[in-house]
Order: sequence, then structure tokens, then C-alpha cells
Amino acid sequence: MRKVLVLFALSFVILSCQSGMKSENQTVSGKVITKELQLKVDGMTCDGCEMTIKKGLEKLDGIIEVKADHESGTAIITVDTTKIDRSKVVASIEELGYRAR
Ligand SMILES: [Cu+2]
Repeated sequence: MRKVLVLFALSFVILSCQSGMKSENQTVSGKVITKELQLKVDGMTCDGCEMTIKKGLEKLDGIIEVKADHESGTAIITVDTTKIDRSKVVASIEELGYRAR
């Protein structure tokens, strides 16, 4: 019986360690799993384009934060991976009239 208790305690410690670990830029808290997607976006030429992408993406469920930069042609999009994935974000950017990869 004592062995079982030790095993139980041990597995609990291991499990709680794992849930506290972070992989790269992925954060796990409750049911929200956030991830930063770094995309190359072609076609942005001014601040207005950045805003178009920002506003367009922020309407979608699962988008937490959007940073777009037309000078470098990149966008960093923080998403909740339980609600949206990279391919959906790319498709949405293309629907807005830009090319993302
Ligand atoms: Cu523009």
C-alpha cells in the first residue's frame, strides 16, 4: 500500500512539472494554448495595410494579438491554438488580399 502511495505522489510531481514546462513560445494556461505565428506577408505597402490585416484577423475567434509590419513584410500573430491554426490564419490573410506564408 505504501508503494502505491509513493508511486502516486511521484507521478503527481512528474505531471505537475510537465504542465509547468514551456516549449518555445507556447504557453499553456487552462484550456487556452497560445502560440506566436510568424508569417511572411507580401503585398503590404503602408500603415493602412497593416491595419487591414490587424482588423481583419482580430474579428476571428482565437486571435489574441496581431502585429503587422509592412516594412519588413512580416506579421506576428498570437493565437489560441485550440480555436485556430496557422492554415486558417494564412487563408484569412489571403482573403484580405495579401499573400502569407
Ligand atoms: Cu497599404
